[in-house]
Amino acid sequence: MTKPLEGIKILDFTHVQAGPVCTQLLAWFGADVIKVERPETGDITRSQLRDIPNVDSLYFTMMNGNKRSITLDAKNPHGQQVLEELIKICDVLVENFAPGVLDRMGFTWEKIHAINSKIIVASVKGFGPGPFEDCKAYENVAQCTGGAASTTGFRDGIPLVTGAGIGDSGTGVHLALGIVTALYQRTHSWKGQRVLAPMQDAVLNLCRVKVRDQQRLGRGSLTEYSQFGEGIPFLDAVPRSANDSGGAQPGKVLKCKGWETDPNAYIYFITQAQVWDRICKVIGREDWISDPDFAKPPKRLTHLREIFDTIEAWTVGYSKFELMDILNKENIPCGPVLSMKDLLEDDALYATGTLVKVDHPERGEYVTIGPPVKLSDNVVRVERSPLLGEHTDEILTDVLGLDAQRVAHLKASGATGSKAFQARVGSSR
Ligand code: CAO
Repeated sequence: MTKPLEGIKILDFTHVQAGPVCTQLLAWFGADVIKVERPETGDITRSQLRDIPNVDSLYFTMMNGNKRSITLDAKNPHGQQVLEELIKICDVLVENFAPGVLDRMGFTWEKIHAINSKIIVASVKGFGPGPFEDCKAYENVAQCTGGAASTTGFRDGIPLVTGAGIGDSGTGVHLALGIVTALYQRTHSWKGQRVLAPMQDAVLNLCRVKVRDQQRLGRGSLTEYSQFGEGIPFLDAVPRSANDSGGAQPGKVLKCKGWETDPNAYIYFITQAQVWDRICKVIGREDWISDPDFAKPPKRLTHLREIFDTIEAWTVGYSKFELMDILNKENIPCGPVLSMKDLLEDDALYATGTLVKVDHPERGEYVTIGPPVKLSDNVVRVERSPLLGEHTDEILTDVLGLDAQRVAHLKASGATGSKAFQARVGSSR
């Protein structure tokens, strides 16, 4: 069976998280991803947060599966020549360097486009055109500047960043969509284009409901926020709403059996209007079904604290998994707070390929996250990340068709790394 992106060659000039997540997705969908890395160090994450000495970190291995790695010094004239040859034959160049880095390497859009008018150049930057466009950015910078931090946390606490990589991985996913869209457009425009995914914009896009609320705030209180029911006035910006639901169905994180010792013995409980009667019955408060203060959603808004306190007095008698069972039988939407340990022990996630065990020649077996999007005609085989420069020879000879003499000349020039580095790489394989 052919892969959806079979035949597409990606020149992967990405590092850290946002770019690598994007190209890994494309690799799972069948693109040939050639990761260009700086000799000696490679992608900086190879050596960051290592759990095993001298072995590629999980930070790296989990973002770079199904790719090939070539080491190239982009500042060496021979390395630049190889890059030009790769640009000639690739469909997409993806990069997430700091603003201006690619230009300083000598690869401006104009030059890349002149080499290959059909290539798509896709970039992650911290910001789009504007006052911050020259600034570097990391995950939490994006969360703070994209509206996530100011709306996350408790009302009386400081802004919080979330553990989910919405700035990095979130932007990478946005970029992947931009790339496949540009590839599709190229099938009738016959030319490449630039694709830009600024991290601030991606986070703001994910904070869409808060942008909604900012505009609603101009016309009155946000009645579904618990602070409304508690009589606390709103200021001029969307407040942090703790665990309030972002939609019109009030919800809250509630304690479950064992919460005193287990920090994750909690469940998210949604008082969905459609099943209010069932909620009242299951928690033993049938009287609320006809009580004028509780029967209709608008009336309930000023009683949310009492409602959730009462529900919690019931949930605390059961484990989060027992509650999942009881509540789903009644069609009541809820979600147990699953720890990373819970998730990594979940056989169902392995069965669907969302969690995958892969073998690595240096670290042994590790768990990685496979494609979270499943295509019925694309069976993905998740493969380990490449070692630094593992495919340098293969790419020079098989992909670029260079002869042995040219390869030897290139290596002697230091374009793929110093002699000592090449000897180290060679001896470790
Ligand atoms: N050969 C030679 N040089 C190379 C090279 C190669 N193969 N690959 C990278 N380099 C060089 C670059 O040319 C650059 O050198 P100069 O500054 O001298 O031009 C240098 O490596 C560093 O690049 P950088 O500025 O992108 O890296 P940094 O570690 O200083 O910053 C980051 C990292 C992420 C803050 C920055 O790249 C950035 O803001 N990127 C855009 C936003 C983004 O993607 N952030 C998400 C990161 S995930 O948390």
